[in-house]
Amino acid sequence: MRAGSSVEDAKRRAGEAAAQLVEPGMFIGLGSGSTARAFVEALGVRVGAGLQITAVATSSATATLATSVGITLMNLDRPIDLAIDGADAIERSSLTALKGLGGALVREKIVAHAARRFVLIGDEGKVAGRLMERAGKVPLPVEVLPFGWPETQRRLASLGVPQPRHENGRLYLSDNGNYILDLHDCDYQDPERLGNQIKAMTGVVDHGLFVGLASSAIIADASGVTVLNRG
Ligand code: A5P
Repeated sequence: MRAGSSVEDAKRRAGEAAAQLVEPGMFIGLGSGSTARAFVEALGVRVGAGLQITAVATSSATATLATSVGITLMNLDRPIDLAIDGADAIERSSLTALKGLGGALVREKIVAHAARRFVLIGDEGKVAGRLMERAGKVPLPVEVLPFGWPETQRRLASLGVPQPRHENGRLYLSDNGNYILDLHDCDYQDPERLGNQIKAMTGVVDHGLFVGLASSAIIADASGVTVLNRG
């Protein structure tokens, strides 16, 4: 089996396992990215078989997919029973996560905060003993207001190397109409402190560090599915 396809298989297995957590009547938070897509597809199969739930989507891409598989979407106007989302890196014991390479980090974080239970899903390649191990490999996405963004970038440079994200030759625009600065080479030694420093900067909407939000993570590899609980 090719390495790429085994990662895709792992994402599918993690998504399917997460779909089994959903119970009738629940209000579900739907994450974004390829692993979350596997979850939404698996949940759609259950909905097709008669499971009645409602959901809120963290991106327009997920909303389109959810609707296409028969999931009823609602506004986020009450607590979420269960939110499921992928991540770009997950610290094994704390379940601190780096998210946002897909550009949906702000809605993902709002949904994670609104959830009574927030569960990460991913393949084993996403898991690190310490988030620090991913420094230099995974940037920290920071969503910023377009107004005066070069000035926000200048201030963020005290914490790393902030590079504006581009798509099709233009500055990447989030679903919220904002830009994303990918902060490279930042120090993940103390993720909570780093997150607080970034969040305190005027012009910053939010960042992709998810600290203390996930209660568990469903991690899949070639041999099966493992559940990690926050230590
Ligand atoms: C989306 O904004 C991200 O936070 C995703 O959750 C993250 O990039 C994981 O995506 P994959 O499941 O595609 O790796």
